[in-house]
Amino acid sequence: MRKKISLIGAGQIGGTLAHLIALKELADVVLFDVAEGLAKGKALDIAQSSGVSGFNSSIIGTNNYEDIKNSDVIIITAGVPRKPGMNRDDLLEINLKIIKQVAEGIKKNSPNSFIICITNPLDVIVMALQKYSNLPTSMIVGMAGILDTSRFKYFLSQELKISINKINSLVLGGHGDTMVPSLNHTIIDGKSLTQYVKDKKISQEKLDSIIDRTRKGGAEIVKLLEKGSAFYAPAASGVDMAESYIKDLKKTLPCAAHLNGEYNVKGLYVGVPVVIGKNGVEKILELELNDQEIDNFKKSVKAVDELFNLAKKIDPKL
Ligand code: TXD
Repeated sequence: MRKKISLIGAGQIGGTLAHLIALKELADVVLFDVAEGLAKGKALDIAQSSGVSGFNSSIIGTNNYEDIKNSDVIIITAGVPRKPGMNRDDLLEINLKIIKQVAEGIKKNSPNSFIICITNPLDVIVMALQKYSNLPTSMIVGMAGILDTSRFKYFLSQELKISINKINSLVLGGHGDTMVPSLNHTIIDGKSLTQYVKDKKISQEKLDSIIDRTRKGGAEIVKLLEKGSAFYAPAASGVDMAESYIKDLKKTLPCAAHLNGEYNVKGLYVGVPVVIGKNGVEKILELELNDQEIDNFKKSVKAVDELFNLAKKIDPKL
């Protein structure tokens, strides 16, 4: 019996998620959007590609929350993306209202799903989603760190001319300009990035520019596209999380997870390495961080906390 993934939001990321999930035959897909025609049109178009790509996953489009019932996984991209010149935090007020609606729809129709939130500003929106829905924190997680880590690995692989498959890394903290690429936990062909700098295989200056480009990776694409934001890499990242849950792969993935004392943080969603398996977020891994990383992580947590305080001013019910 194929699993069921419901996608709340059939926009740029939602449509790409649907296509990737169908191509991998990871699950049957329900593509939900308030813009009913968008969801139905994209679902029909992807379904018609099955004659070429040969997948048997079913895919339907809808604007009726009842169609998401008994989903194994729900991936949320409902919201508005940035326009050039906007930062992720500028989306807070409008996307808070949307996520409240989405939380009600999920709570009523599919409360036992593993929920992956992608909508920005990610760390606060996923936290609001959990508070509005009051569903278990282990079953609600945010996608950002996998994308940020992939961008960081890509820039390193281009600079060092090394296959990206020989690079492992973890970007921690909030999904914003304060994100923390952990250099000690970036391993290139068996050696830490810290060692690469010591061996002068990459200059500190070049590394700093790669870290800065990673932090601004979203804005770079927003500027190039002029309308909309990144969607291929975000969608691929969301599928990675859904697959780890559905196949119980227990992968260690950097995700925005609810911290309850880990990293000396309590009651906040922040990007940390987690193990995702059939029970959702099964474990939060506490990495050894050096002083610089601890300092940067604290700054990132503070930024998330300040934005959540702003969210609470917008909606005191949070
Ligand atoms: O790493 C990350 N987490 C970020 C997240 C990476 C890239 C983009 N990030 C954010 O994802 C972005 O800032 C947005 O907040 C979301 C979705 O981005 P996308 O590019 O997919 O936006 P679109 O194409 O505008 O799609 C959003 C869809 C659109 O079709 C709307 O009709 C729909 O959301 N929408 C709704 N669906 C359901 N319910 C409600 N209320 C609703 N309102 C709008």
